[in-house]
Amino acid sequence: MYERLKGKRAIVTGATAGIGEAISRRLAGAGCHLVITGRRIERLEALARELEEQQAVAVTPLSMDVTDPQEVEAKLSTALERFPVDILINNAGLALGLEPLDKGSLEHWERMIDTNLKGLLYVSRLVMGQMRKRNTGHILNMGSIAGETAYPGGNVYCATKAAVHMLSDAMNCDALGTRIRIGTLAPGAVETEFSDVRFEGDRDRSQAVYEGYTPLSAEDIADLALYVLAAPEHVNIQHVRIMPTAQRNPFQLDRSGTI
Ligand code: NDP
Ligand code: 8X3
Repeated sequence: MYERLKGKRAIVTGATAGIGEAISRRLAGAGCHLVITGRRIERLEALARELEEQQAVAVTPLSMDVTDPQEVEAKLSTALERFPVDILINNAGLALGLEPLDKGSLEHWERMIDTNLKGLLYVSRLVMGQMRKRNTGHILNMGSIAGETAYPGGNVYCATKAAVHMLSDAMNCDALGTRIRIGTLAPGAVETEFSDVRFEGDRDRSQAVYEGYTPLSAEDIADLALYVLAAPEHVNIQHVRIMPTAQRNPFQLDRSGTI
């Protein structure tokens, strides 16, 4: 079924690590040409070199901070002129901190809102505009179970992901009458750099998140993304929730070490 992806052109945000990197690898493996983006250019360049060596695809690294609307406009518009895009993976995102709202950091809030919500908007506006002109395209937005069920200290992160879910539904409304498809993936615990970022390098705290059970891997999410993207053109998989078998919701997590 992944034959359908061969030769397509995809842009992945947040491709320097974790889920975005894994999706980039899977897309390249399926024969997609890529523009991979993120802030850490050296990681993008290394990944682009590796994928071009291994697969017969073109991979362009593009350093881009999604929180900067001018930078997104300038860099993405130029890239889109040369690269009419079939697939957009809106994956760049982060959580910062786990404090109750009244102890929250304004700087954390702004970075989460600017990245997870506004960054996704800046990128989508340009890409969806081009997709509408070409009357084709598939956008996958990275949501989270945090956008469906609130948990203590999740406040602003949960709110940004709930907004991503609602925005995906709204984008689907806006795409009525076109061949553009929009889907959201809502994962539970995936072991990536996510918790290192959230706890700002406190390894004891970040490692504790994944102790006592088998979390999802970035590759598990990439496999799901490819399944969604490779569906026939009349099939629009709008929302998928995925968790480790040991996890049933943010509060029910079996850490007995048996699953
Ligand atoms: P990682 O920390 O491993 O990767 C995050 C990616 O986002 C990096 O490539 C990073 O690139 C990029 N990014 C962060 N800020 C910016 C920015 N301002 N501009 C451009 N890129 C940025 O985490 P994950 O792979 O786990 O997270 C990917 C997505 O999945 C996020 O949206 C996250 O909320 C979501 N998610 C994660 C879950 C998990 O448990 N891990 C569960 C549910 C959802 P760079 O730093 O180089 O800019
Ligand atoms: C990441 C999953 O539950 O840590 O979105 O918020 S969670």
